[in-house]
Amino acid sequence: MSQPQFEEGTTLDRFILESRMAHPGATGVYVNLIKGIELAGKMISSRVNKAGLAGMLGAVGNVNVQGEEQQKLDVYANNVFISSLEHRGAACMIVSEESDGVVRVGEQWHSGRYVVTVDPLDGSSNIDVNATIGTIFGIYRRLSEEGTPAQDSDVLRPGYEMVSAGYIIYGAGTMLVLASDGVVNGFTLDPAVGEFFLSHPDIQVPNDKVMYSINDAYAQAWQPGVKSFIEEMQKPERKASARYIGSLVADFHRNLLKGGVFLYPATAKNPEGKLRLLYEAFPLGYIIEAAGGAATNGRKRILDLTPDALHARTPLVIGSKALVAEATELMSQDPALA
Ligand code: AHM
Ligand code: MG
Repeated sequence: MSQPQFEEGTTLDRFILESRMAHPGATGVYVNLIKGIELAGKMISSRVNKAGLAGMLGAVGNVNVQGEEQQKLDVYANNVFISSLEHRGAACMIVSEESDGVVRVGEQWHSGRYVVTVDPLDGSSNIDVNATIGTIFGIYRRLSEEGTPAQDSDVLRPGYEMVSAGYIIYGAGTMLVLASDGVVNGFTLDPAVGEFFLSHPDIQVPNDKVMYSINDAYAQAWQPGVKSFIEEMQKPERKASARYIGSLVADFHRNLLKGGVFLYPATAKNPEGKLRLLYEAFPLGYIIEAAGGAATNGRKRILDLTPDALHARTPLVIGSKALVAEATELMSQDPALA
């Protein structure tokens, strides 16, 4: 879908307001929701930038529902994200990597129109080394009636039912990337002004570059299809490069702008892979498709899957369309592990 022309330098606020005005019957609830996410992004960005000075490095000593050690910034980001949304009446429910069950939003949780899924701080093993991390989010319009309690079924739905998705990346600069109405736009935070400005309109993932991203420390555990694909990538005539940060949002962002494919496959030890469907694979799958790319679990389109649990995991192959198709073709011949 095409979007109205926005010149570079348009603020995110103006962009959302004007693009929503094109929707007949828009009431401003979605705009309000995105403004909450934008606020959370600015607050987390500020804290990430001075983490070493603010005593925010290191672990808290807790383990989250995934069995992973929580970092101080994980907990901060989760609290900020929830508190930025809970007083707006726009979201009725949040599903977060850092919260066990669903988070029902404040006293007005009956009234919110949207369900939000979030990985508040993806790549947290990179926090202490000042490498790029990010917040990933997905947005569904609730199925249950507004004014009634939200149900788990409002979020245990195929990814293609999302209405928008995005991420905020905290790197050398902070960017918010938003996919809505079938278009992906990137906004860069000017910290002196305190606003996100449109810097990357209508992002399309390039198809001509061959970049692959996978943790090859697990090569011995890969299935034959994954091995064949990586061997193919390593042939000199493919002129490929390997890049792997270990922060999904950072690996994804680079491949989105430069072209390439990211893989986190299943192994016998982790037959469902490592990454989570609701707040990692679905939002990024939604974004990559809007940018002209593709995402699969090695067999099927990611957005066609339906999670059976809030924190369900999935193998993930995501990036430029041709590379994802090539990997999926080889991987789909592997015996199923799960
Ligand atoms: P997190 O959400 O707790 O940070 O975990 C997910 C991260 C991804 O960002 C990254 O792609 C992956 O874990 C790296 O895992 P590995 O170290 O096994 O390669
Ligand atoms: Mg994550």
